[in-house]
Amino acid sequence: MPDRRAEKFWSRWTMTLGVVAVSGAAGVTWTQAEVNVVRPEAPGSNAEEVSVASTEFKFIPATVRVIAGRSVTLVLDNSQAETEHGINVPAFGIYLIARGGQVTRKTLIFDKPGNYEFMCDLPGHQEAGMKGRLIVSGP
Ligand SMILES: [Cu+2]
Repeated sequence: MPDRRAEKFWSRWTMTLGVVAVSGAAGVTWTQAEVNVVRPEAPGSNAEEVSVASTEFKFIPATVRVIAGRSVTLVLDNSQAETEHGINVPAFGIYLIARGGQVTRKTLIFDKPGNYEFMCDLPGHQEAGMKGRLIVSGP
């Protein structure tokens, strides 16, 4: 793939912007494992996977629990969906998106315990039921 390098560069650059955008707010720490977003086949990650399936128009499960300070691979399983869906966690500046039939994952560390909302922010989807709670418990 000739543009793989460029794709990787832009992915990293976008992440950098993301970190700048959330610094000072509720924190999410991008780790070395974050590289897995670019190269999901990379071995060596021992992050726990937390999978959320998206369909028209809900998330299963709608309540997601993670532990603060641990590497978590958030998986958006859109494999059963007809259309594009996303997971947006505004408190952490996290955004995953997957086309219909696809799966997207992102490895990160939630460093601030709390109860946060997430949703699919495509037009009308949240209103149709695509929202949930992310519960980050203390380590
Ligand atoms: Cu959606």
